[in-house]
Amino acid sequence: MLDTLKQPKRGVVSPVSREQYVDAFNWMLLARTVEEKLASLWRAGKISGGVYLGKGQEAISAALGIMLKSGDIFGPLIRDQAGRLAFGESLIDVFRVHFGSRTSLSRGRDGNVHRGNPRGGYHAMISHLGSLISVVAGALVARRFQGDTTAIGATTIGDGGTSTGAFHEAINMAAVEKLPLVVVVVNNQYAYSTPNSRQFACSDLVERATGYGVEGHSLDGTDLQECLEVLGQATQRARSGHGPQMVVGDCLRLTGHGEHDDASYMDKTLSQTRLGRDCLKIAENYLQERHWADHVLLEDWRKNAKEQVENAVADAQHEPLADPAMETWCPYATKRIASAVLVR
Ligand SMILES: Cc1ncc(C[n+]2csc(CCOP(=O)(O)OP(=O)(O)O)c2C)c(N)n1
Ligand SMILES: [Mg+2]
Repeated sequence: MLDTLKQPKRGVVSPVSREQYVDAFNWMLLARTVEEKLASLWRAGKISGGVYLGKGQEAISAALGIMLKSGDIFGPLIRDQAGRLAFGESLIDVFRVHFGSRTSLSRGRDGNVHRGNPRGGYHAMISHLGSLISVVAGALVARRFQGDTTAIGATTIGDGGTSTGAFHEAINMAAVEKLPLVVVVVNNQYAYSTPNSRQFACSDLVERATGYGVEGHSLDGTDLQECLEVLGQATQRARSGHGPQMVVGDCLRLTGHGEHDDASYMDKTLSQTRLGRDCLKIAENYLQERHWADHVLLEDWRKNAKEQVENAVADAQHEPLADPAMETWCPYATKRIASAVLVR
């Protein structure tokens, strides 16, 4: 029984094309390049607050981002830089928000992870621990009231986040309402310093899907091909009226919880297992094996990503900082109340 539960529901799986794989790979590469830059800026004291990275989770995040279409709703978490970019977040906005620029998405008024543009279907994270699911579900209910029958919503959650009341309430309600919602559970084996063995007692988080009455899928988060196949199918099923989809992706957090954390508590043997593989390296090998890219083209893509990131940093660094006394931005405010609000 469990074995069947763990299998992704494979109806019609569209084969992954070179175009789609290369597209997703380039978002992964850009996200990794962005995050390496953010880490170095943080170490240099150029960013205040925390910096949280998605190293090792880019394949899941990019695959989810490219499956979403214009008009869909996305609620990314702290490790979703790849998905954010694929969904349409511009590079300059990434750096503006980290520098606290006046023109940043949150006008310098909130931490860099709480950024978004809810009017554009791009939701600002409230907490990492489950509360964003009901926000995305609520946005889908609003769309339903407006007669929108095409949009789907997607959000992610960590293994730790699935043990919260917020997660339970939101996914239960989404199932009752049969919302077109894709919840991607990224099991990176740790919730800050707490390992899976101290978080939950079921053998696989996908078992929970049945309890909620939603469809469950599993994927290897280190394998971009599988991420594209499974997330392609889950988003398709949500789009075609099959209700919420819960996708559990396994991987390993290849970094600390945040840049302030050296992750010394992590079990070192995990990095020697399949879970510990770097999805970016695996994807590079796959591209070469299939003759979809050679090392010259890969180098070209890397150079291009670096250039884009350096240009965005240089531009964002020249912008004026937000004035906390003047800015009144709130992500979910319906009415702007201050005279000093910048309209971009
Ligand atoms: C109520 C509350 N408790 C604790 C925290 C601190 N915190 C933020 S993320 C996190 C762990 C989340 O783990 P998981 O859901 O597995 O996501 P991951 O960080 O692995 O992506 C903790 C403890 C918080 N933000 N809010
Ligand atoms: Mg985790």
